[in-house]
Amino acid sequence: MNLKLLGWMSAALLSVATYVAAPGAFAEEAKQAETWNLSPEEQDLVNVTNGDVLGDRGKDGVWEFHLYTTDGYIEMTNGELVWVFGYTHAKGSFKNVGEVTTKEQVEQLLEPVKVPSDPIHLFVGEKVRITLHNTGMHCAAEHSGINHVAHTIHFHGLDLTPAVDGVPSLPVDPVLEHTAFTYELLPQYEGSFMGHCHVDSFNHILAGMYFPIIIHQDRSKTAYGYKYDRDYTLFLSELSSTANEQLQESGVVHGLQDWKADYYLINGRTFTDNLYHPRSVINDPRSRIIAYEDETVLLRLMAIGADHVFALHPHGYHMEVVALDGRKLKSTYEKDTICIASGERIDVLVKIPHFASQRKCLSCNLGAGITIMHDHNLRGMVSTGKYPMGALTIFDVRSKSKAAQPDAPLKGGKSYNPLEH
Ligand SMILES: [Cu+2]
Repeated sequence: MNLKLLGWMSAALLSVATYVAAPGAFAEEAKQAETWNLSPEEQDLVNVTNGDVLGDRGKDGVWEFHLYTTDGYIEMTNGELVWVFGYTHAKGSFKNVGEVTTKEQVEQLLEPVKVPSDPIHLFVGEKVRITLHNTGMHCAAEHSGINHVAHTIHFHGLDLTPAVDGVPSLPVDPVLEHTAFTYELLPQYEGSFMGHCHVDSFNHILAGMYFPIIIHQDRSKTAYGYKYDRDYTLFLSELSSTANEQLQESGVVHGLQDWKADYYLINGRTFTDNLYHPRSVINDPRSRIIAYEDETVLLRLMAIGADHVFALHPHGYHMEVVALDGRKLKSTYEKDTICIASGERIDVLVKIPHFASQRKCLSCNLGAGITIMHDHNLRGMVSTGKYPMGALTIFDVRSKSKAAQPDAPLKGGKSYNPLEH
């Protein structure tokens, strides 16, 4: 089976799982159920990209991606539809579907716009061609100044020549409406990076033009030399529905110095107190951190925004920081609260213990389960004036076998009394 088709089917499966299942029956199972007939190389790649769709291999062996800019709406957990613009790609793949110029073509040929847009996976030493197609705006007001704007991709954190840096006219012109430009890259370092537009950066980035770039050293589940069992990319960002609406209506944000986020996002979603809400962070397979006891989880943390610094705090775990901004640290360190500002990437390992033997609750006999990870700069837990609505996800840690082991006797045979502790 064609790998791209498989990727698309997997994406479809994941979204079905997200929408119809209560928390607990999640995409992890859907992913595991995909025992398709893959070549060993395809299987390796799917494992490494965590099910994300790959680019195509051109005839000369070069990886090829076609990104399209467009606009549209994303639904928030309070039901608001927020107009955004950003990058997207062909339905189910990063294939070239030609120049896309009309709203009908956008709907027919492209995935709806997402914020952030889908990750791009690259490999060290393997050439890449990334073509950016500017389809124009299709949902903005007729006379809005946002219509017909140009875009670029800035490859944030990659060491590249100025020609593919994505800053307009330094020296390459930005990509005008209904035109395309191809960036050619040769990744030299593995790590976590991001792409974003660099035209009118404040407005274009904050309107939604960003996505993760993940560069792998090889086809194994290792990062910076560390092995991991599962990995999640958590892209933290800010969004102002008011500013976006002004861009949509007129093309100008009034009082830009007073720009204020009304949504704080993990992978484009907020948490909300309705635990079953299909648009909540915790019901997104990309963002709900599912792991089993004794596993090592790699979290690729990324952030972008106007001025909010996220202070990400997992309950119950320390995080081992292994790399900053796509560079391996000479020695790691542990944190239980990580501050991450716009543009930064922080890669951490979380070692999940064996709860039954190491951390079981002595009074209730419970072990593995759900803990939260949230923005401890609590501004980031308030969206549209409501709390708790913001940057929060969960660790959903499960036992591989039902490890209902009998209580190990405490030292000295004395039973646990919480009042004595
Ligand atoms: Cu742009």
